[in-house]
Amino acid sequence: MTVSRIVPADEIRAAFSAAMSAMYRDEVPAYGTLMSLVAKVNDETLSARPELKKRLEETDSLDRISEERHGAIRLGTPEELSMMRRAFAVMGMYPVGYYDLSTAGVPVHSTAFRPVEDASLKRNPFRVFTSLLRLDLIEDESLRREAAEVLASRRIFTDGAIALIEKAERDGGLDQADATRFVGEILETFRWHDRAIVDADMYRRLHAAHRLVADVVSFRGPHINHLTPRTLDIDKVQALMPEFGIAPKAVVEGPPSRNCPILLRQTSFKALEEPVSFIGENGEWRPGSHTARFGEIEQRGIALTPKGRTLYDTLLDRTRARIVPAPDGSNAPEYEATLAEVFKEFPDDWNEIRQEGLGYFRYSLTEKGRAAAGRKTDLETAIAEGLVQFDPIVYEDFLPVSAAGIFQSNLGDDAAQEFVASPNRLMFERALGASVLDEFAHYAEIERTSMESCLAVVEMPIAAE
Ligand code: OOG
Ligand code: NI
Repeated sequence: MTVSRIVPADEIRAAFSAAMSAMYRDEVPAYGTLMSLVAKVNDETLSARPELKKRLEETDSLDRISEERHGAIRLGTPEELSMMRRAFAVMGMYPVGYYDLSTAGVPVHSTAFRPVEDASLKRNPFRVFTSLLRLDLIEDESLRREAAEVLASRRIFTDGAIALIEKAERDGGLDQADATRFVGEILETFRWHDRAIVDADMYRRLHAAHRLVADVVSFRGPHINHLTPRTLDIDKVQALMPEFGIAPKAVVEGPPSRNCPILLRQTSFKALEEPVSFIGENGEWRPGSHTARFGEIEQRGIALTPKGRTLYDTLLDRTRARIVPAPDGSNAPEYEATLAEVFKEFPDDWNEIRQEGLGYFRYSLTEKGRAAAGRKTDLETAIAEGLVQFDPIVYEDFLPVSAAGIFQSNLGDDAAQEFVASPNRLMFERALGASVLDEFAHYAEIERTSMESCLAVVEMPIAAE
């Protein structure tokens, strides 16, 4: 009987994200600078806003506030993706959502591996935005074939990692010693390699097809390309970056700054040009450079319903029909002003957002509600009478337009390219070896379950469309 010695998957994920953070700070010193800036701004924000501090103390673990929320990798083959799914499962991370980025000129499709349960998110929210390269979108057939050959020859997981994944699947988890070994082994997959597995000519051709193709195909493994801590004031960190010697991307992605934050706002510092070497003649290495790695920050708001999401998408489209943010930041103020103006149409009051069915909320009984148990009324009356309260459910996923903006600004802004939109979720899920969780269904379920906790005073409404 080994069951009692199994380490919870959440603990393995926490150890993994801490190890990844240390490795990345070591590999990319500018990321360490960003982390210090985020911690400083978070501290200042908390001192200036005691009510926020209190709320965070009550709902979150305040001491983990500046820890990483996510990272990202780009994989080359279906086999890599399906093994990655199995590796993340050991850490309690499951594929949620399907993102087609071809529409935005990036030849990948993606999912986010993340903890799903509330308690798991609280223990450690780390997730990994994981993209699979779509060689089928590359026109040059011979290059496509060569790239596929290079990818087929690499092994991104150590033998030790694979053995431990299989063991975890067999035994339903890992004991402490194996969990520690697993974190060490799996970290190898995310490590930076400054020696390419292609020669300079091949790199140039891959790069000409798309920078992202060069990034995925040219190296031994899917180096982590950024990590992302949470900030309590994204606009302030964006503004302070230059003072700290790091170059921010042109604009913050996502919705404008609001009283009631929705979805996700993100920004990053631009990817660094780093020295690498390519396979040369007679066993020599040829020096060159590659630009891929950066640091990002995020601030999250409420998860929107399909109706709310459609409104968000419409308003974002409308903004971008009027002004497209220039990569060099020259029209950033005009872009921000237009975004704020257009988004006035999105209600900025929690109760309005709720009543219009734009966002997901968690309902609970107030003390008064608990005392009134047995007295049945409808939900709106119960809220109006202070028997039931509601809190926004935080959006834990990603946004394709924002992701594309992050990709673009880190691939070099001249790299924008057109692809025929071709979402192919089935192809992705076949490669993954599993289906992805539908994020809307998931949030709706959290809301529905929370409603059940209010049945003592609320008549459950008939499920409405
Ligand atoms: C992933 C970009 C997407 C985000 O935060 O939207 C992403 C990548 O550059 O590989 O991480
Ligand atoms: Ni990101």
